[in-house]
Amino acid sequence: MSRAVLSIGSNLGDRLAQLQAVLDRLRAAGAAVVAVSPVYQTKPWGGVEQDDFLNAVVVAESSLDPLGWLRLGQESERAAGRERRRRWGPRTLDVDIVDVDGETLDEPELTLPHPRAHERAFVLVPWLDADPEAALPGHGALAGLVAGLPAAERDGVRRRDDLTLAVPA
Ligand code: A4P
Ligand code: MG
Repeated sequence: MSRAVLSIGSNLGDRLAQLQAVLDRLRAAGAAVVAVSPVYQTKPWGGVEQDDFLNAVVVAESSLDPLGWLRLGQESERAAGRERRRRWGPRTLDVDIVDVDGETLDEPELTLPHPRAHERAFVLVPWLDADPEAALPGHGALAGLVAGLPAAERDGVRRRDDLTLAVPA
């Protein structure tokens, strides 16, 4: 059994539906969804001018290994019609593998933990909601990481209580 933390984001098309489709696909693939964060509206990270994202964090368990989690995320991206145009550019769906059981991997295909997660409010803030006790391997407790974010980064994420993701039965 492995436990993965996935960061999901969208800023093109039906953003909420594309995030929900990830949860449905996890369920269809036999993964157990352990926790889902609230939905956040987030300023684009990375300097490309584009619309705001919706982001959330999902914690899930299955028998997949780390590459299996990556593939499942990529299948979700393809199903959402994701086109790879520009790094950090607009996308219908982005699924990043943030952590798998604290493993470290340093391959171009899969780097764990995700190398930019520790500096991204759009990952850390929802993850803290989903799992207040969690820690990011190599960086420490989420609560401390969120408290240490620069104000401009922290202020770029806003919880959208009017939007929710459903955990599939
Ligand atoms: N890859 C390596 N490690 C991982 C991992 N831990 N999780 C490889 C997922 N993929 C990983 O990704 C490029 C390659 O990274 C893949 O082939 C995969 O094998 P990509 O999805 O093709 O391209 P990308 O997403 O444009 O590039 P990159 O560098 O992965 O970008 P990020 O880090 O995914 O950032 N702003 C807001 N507010 N919200 C967002 O969700 N997302 C991004 C994308 C930028 N800005 C954002 C958001
Ligand atoms: Mg990505």
